[in-house]
Amino acid sequence: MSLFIKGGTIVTHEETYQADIVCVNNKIVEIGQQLTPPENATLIDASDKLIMPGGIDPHTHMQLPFMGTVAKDDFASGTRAALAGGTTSIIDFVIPNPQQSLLEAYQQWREWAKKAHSNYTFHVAITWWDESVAQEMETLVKQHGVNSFKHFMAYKNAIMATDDILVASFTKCLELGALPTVHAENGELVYHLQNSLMEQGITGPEAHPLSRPSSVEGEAANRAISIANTLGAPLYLVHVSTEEAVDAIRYAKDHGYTVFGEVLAGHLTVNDSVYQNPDWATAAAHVMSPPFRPKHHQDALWKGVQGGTLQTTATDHCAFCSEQKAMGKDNFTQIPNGTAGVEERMMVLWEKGVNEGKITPNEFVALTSTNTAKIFNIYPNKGCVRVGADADLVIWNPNAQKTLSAKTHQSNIEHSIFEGMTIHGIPETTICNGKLAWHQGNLIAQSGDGKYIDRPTYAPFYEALKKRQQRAKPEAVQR
Ligand code: DUC
Ligand code: ZN
Ligand code: ZN
Ligand code: ZN
Repeated sequence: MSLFIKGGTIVTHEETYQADIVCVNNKIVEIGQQLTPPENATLIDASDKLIMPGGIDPHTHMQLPFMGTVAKDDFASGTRAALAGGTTSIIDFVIPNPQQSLLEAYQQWREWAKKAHSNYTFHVAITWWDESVAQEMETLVKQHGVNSFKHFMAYKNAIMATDDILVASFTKCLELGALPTVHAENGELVYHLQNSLMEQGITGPEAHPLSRPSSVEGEAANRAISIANTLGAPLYLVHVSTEEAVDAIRYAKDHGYTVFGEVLAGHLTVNDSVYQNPDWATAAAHVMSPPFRPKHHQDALWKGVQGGTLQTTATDHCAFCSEQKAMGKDNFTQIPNGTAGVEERMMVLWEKGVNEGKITPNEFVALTSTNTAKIFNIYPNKGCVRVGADADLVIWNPNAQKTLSAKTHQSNIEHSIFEGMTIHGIPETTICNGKLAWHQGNLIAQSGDGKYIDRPTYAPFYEALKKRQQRAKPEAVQR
């Protein structure tokens, strides 16, 4: 199986140049000028097009059982949407129920993901704690290629990780060389505000952002960062949506700590006015956590992206249809939280980032693929275009345009938070594992073609962290 991509302009996170590419099986084997195609190679003419590393979405929830229902996009439809949007790998979340074995949950998600069209891998959530959890974390790291663990600081009485759990789990992550990640919202405050709003009779989707003001995220971000800093552990904050959280990350980085920030395409481009829509279903379609924010937070997020405080872009793709959203008709706290976007992420970043001059095409590649590959330690197999790398590529047509709509998207739900946005420059061909996976509007990959991605621990990074800590110790004692 070989592919010959002729005459395109390769865009990586650091350079832009014209070259042909030869892929054999699932690898890039040659990059250069005027190459000769291998015999029987499939020829792709990429003249006037850009060739970039396939997108990596570090935050999706396919077929997640959540809030009394199950997300509508499963690993088949969700990864079909990913490929349509130029994304060739997703990092989804295994979320064990409290008291459930992590390994049992992990095996369940691996089973569900067998129907994926694109590549996939998993963060595992720590939703409860005892010594068996620590042991299972070790097994996941050493035997199953998991190198990141997620902590929900919200969702009290369900999956919330309290401070004792954060301390125990971050400590274990540090020992294992795994990266702890957090959903930073103060779950106690959310719970209190939800009850108080319901008591006041404010029961519609307009109450959702009121129950999760920016300070709720700011407090949790600062707390998680302080806990990680004190323990000497690195930290990755998922879906940063507020100026407070951006400031907290920037401050920690300025003080020498290893803290990463992720931002969603939705939070960068959709504001909180959506919750004022008089149509209940449209407002409810936008209920996700953290909620969409007033515009000045969006400005802070873009500055965070431009200044390097936020390194990755994701979607939190967790699709609930109108019927599911209606479960919260009389009580906004029962509206399943989640919005879709795995198909639109790269297009939205291209239109609102590159086309509006906020980021360069090379920064676009870093933000949609390379940085995630580096942080979660799958670089340079993923996240770059170079000989020896996996042949996961997107061929972008900067001269084509399309208007995003739920009527034409691949997701199984009937609404889109990006409805009506026109994109100038779109993914035309997606190559996954060296094969044409999506081409000019047609799905070519088969369900099951997606591969599980093993993610080793990042040993050199942790060695450096540990050395830094040891060197810091005598100084602390002297004082
Ligand atoms: N937020 C959502 O909106 N959905 C899934 C989980 C989450 O944290
Ligand atoms: Zn979250
Ligand atoms: Zn500020
Ligand atoms: Zn999420």
